[in-house]
Amino acid sequence: MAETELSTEFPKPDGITRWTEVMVSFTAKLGAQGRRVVLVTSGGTKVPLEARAVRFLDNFSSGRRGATSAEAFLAAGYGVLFLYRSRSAFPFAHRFPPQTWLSALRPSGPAQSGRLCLEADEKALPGFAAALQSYQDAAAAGTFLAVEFTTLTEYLHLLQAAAQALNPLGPSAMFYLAAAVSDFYVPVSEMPQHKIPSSGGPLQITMKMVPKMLSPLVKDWAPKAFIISFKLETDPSIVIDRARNALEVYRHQVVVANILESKQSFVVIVTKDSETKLLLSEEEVEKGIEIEEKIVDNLQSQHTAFICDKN
Ligand code: 9Z3
Repeated sequence: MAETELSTEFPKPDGITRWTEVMVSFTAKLGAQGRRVVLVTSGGTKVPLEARAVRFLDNFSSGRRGATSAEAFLAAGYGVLFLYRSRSAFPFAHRFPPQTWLSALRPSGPAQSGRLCLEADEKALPGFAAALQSYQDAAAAGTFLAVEFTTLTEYLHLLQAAAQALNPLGPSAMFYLAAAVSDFYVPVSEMPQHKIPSSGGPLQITMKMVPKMLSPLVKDWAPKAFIISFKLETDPSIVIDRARNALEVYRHQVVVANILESKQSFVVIVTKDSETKLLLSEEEVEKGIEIEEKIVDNLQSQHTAFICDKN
């Protein structure tokens, strides 16, 4: 889908030109350092049902997969462009919602010369200092950029802009498409202007299919990149076939197949000629190991082989 085509169905959101510039300079700087860069998409998209929207179609995605994966990619030395749903899980912060630190963090004295002093019992906030340090290290090194979306339209335009930014890196660019993107939307031309009245009785809406962006991404936007999509199902008996089907249709490198109930402990990494099951044991769960560490480890090795093959 060309840029003009995308804009006909999904009007360009405010600020897209500015964000494109920011993403281009982020990836160019890291590319010049010889660093690999991954685009991690994360969280669900929101689809308005009315022009002055009161109601929306949304989905379950918490953004946890994307946030935890972004941390693992940073630890592996990647530059991370994190395209995420506003207010969904954020790397290094998502394990510490306000209720964990509101009572644990205390002012340790009056602010002095504009400096705020806080203290906490180490045991009350395990991992907090390490998470702050990791985030601040990435910020100082310029290896992490977060860009947020809320609606499907914002997501689609930002994905295209991110692809333009990563394309010059060739095979060193990776796309890790973990966001749960809506399959359905109401076109602007068919949207009611105002709140749909409840006095009209039961609501019937016809929604159009969202075009699959994987197709232009693989063919036109970043044809040399290493591309991973995710396939989510609720029926375990069909997920591998669906993943294989996606690989045949879009001809990208990897599909990570997962089932809604077990998504945090089991995934299958599917490629043209392999299927690798990744499972977390109970001991690993107790130790605090997360499945994303295994997913990223596997994909990093595959990415290395992919780069070697292209050079
Ligand atoms: C996934 O399958 C992700 O693993 C999850 C992560 C969304 C399940 P959470 O954000 O969940 O940690 O709560 N993402 C892709 C889901 C998806 O919609 N895939 C499309 C499909 O299955 C293909 S692009 O058709």
